[in-house]
Amino acid sequence: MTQPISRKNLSRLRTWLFSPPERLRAGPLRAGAFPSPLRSVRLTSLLGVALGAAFAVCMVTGVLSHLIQHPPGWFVWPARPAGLYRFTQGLHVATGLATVPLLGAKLWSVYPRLFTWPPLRGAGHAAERLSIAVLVAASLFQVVSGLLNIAHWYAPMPFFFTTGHYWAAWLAVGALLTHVGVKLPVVREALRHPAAGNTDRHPAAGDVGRRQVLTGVAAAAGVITVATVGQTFRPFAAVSVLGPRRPGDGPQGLPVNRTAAAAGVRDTATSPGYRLVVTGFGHTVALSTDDLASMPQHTAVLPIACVEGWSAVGTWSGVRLRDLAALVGADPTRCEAVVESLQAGGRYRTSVVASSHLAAGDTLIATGLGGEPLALDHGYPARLIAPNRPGVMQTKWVSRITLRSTR
Ligand SMILES: Nc1nc2c(c(=O)[nH]1)N[C@H]1C(S)=C(S)[C@@H](COP(=O)(O)O)O[C@H]1N2
Ligand SMILES: [Mo]
Repeated sequence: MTQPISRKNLSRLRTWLFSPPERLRAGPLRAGAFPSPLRSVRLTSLLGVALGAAFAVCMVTGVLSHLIQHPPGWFVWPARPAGLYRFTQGLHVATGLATVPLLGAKLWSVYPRLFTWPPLRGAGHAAERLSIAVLVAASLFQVVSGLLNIAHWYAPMPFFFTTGHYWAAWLAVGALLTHVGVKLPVVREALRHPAAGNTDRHPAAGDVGRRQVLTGVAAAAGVITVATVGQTFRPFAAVSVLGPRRPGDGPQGLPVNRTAAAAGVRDTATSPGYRLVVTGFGHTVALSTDDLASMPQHTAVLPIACVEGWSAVGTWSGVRLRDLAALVGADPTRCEAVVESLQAGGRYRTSVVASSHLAAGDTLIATGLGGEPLALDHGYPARLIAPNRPGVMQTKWVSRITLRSTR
């Protein structure tokens, strides 16, 4: 039989939790254990506002990227402007990278609070501390997993990056909204009265130091941005020393994310037996590379915009996807296309082209790049290239296209 906790024991527990014995107050728990005059409520507030703004941009662009890749029924992503995804995803990665120094400085400015005394003042205080623990953990997880992903370093992530990064973002948002709700009055007060938040006895000296901290953090964020944004913003390509990819590097002037060898398609892609199968609505046609070459040819100048933040523009040539759809009698405005690769497995072996993109005249099954036949690593003999679309959905080594009705 379980004994209900007696009233007396409950009150003992409360006393112990909310006013723990003074002798535990040692080391970092001592009063005045963190004497730095640089920390202040105002500094933390300013860093918090900057971090909040970066997080908001990162979240919105991230959710957008997720919706485009996993579209729910109500979501329609247009084919125009052709470079919009390139911009939003570039912004997602750039703001994510800029949060590294901001988050570091913010955590530095508040970490003495880990050791506040008493650790818990009541149930409300406990809930607030828990929400901060979630916020810190989720924020660090987002920044670190994002960095690992753009570095292609998956060993420390025993989960699928995209799923983990997506769900942890919602944890961070929930905790962040709670945090902002609790702290808004404090932040307002600190920003309205510059001197009010000072914790030191020498406000002038502290102010100078704090300004230097802020300048340093802003400079670090600036350097990181300038040193990486060249991966998507061409004028900065020359100084993109920290960007993992550079537009211009790679066969035909374009980076390669997965090579033909890595995808295991070297033999099938170069085999004379290659056929592009177009099927749907009771019809199937199988096209050789010569058949593709004898169809009307079109050219489109479009970027590959990888979710990892790099992008590069190519001049693609080949046949319109909608012309291929017409071979089986499909009406592009009422259909979508499932595009499959020669690649046998892997997450990116197939993608769906919605009607909005299928109907666009610059959605191509490309066979050429920059006036040459497509390089094997860029998807020879044929790859999908469409406007305003994440790189992961620009399927290479296409072998099968299935048209199906959307209504
Ligand atoms: N079949 C197949 N197509 C694919 C991929 C893949 O792994 N397999 N990777 C995609 C990703 S993530 C990107 S960013 C682009 C890159 O195209 P590129 O290598 O020609 O630059 O190809 C896409 N197409
Ligand atoms: Mo990608």
